[in-house]
Amino acid sequence: MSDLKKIAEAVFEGDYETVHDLTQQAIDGGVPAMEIVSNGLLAGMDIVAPKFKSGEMFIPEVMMSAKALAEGLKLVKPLLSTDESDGMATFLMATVKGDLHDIGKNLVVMIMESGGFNVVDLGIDVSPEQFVEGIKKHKPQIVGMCALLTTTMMAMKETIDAITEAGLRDSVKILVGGAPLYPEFAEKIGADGYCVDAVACKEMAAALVAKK
Ligand code: B12
Repeated sequence: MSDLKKIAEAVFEGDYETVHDLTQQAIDGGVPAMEIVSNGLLAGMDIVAPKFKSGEMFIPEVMMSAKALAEGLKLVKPLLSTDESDGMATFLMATVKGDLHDIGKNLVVMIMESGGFNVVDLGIDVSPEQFVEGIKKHKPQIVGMCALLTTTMMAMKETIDAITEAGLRDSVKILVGGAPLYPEFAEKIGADGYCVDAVACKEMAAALVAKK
């Protein structure tokens, strides 16, 4: 088994100590950080997702996988970061109200930071009012919203409506993402874009900022 496959397997098993050791070994061995993220750490979550859906894995086990993933991400994060954030656009990001999923959000945050954006992370279960307050306080150029549940997708629309009602809609570009989303939904709720993953988010955000 390749070293990256071993990392994926250890994430799936929730074995955070092994994830830590193997990730460090891969870094020391010169494997590029993005490769460790995509083909090791996230590949592990790709094993978890269908097993959770089919009932072969339960919440405590998924939480252990999430913890193992976080352990690895902690090690690669400094390698992805740049020190170009001075003068860069601000990206405000959160998972919407009612939704506690944060793995994808954290990944987007990490990749955006690595792209030189100034990132403000408001966390999970963030209400429309908290988004509005966050925009007033941090004055971001881009706002990112994450939802993983079909039941919380509509909280994105409520949030965009609240931003519009507060008179702030023209001051920000809004990107949305998360596994159940699709481009037409983003358009329907009045977002400026949908991205399938964190790297696409960084590219679209950079393009939107350049256009402004
Ligand atoms: C891990 C997980 C959990 C963990 C979360 C741990 C954590 N700290 O986040 C736990 C166990 C707590 C959990 C709980 C629940 N979960 Co859950 N969970 C998952 C699982 C297996 C993986 C999600 C994940 O982290 N994926 C990996 C990340 C990297 O991918 P991602 O989030 O999609 O993010 C990427 C892109 O979407 C994009 N992106 C994400 N956000 C954004 C934002 C922007 C702006 C942009 C541009 C891009 C972008 O970039 C990211 C990186 O590339 C999914 C299965 C799945 N297929 O998604 C189910 C899933 C999302 N969960 C589900 C359910 C039902 C639940 C629970 C209701 C279960 C329960 N009975 O309690 C609760 C809900 C709790 C709540 N209120 O939020 C369902 C949702 C079904 C639906 N149709 O709504 C899924 C799909 C599983 C299934 N049944 O198939 N869950």
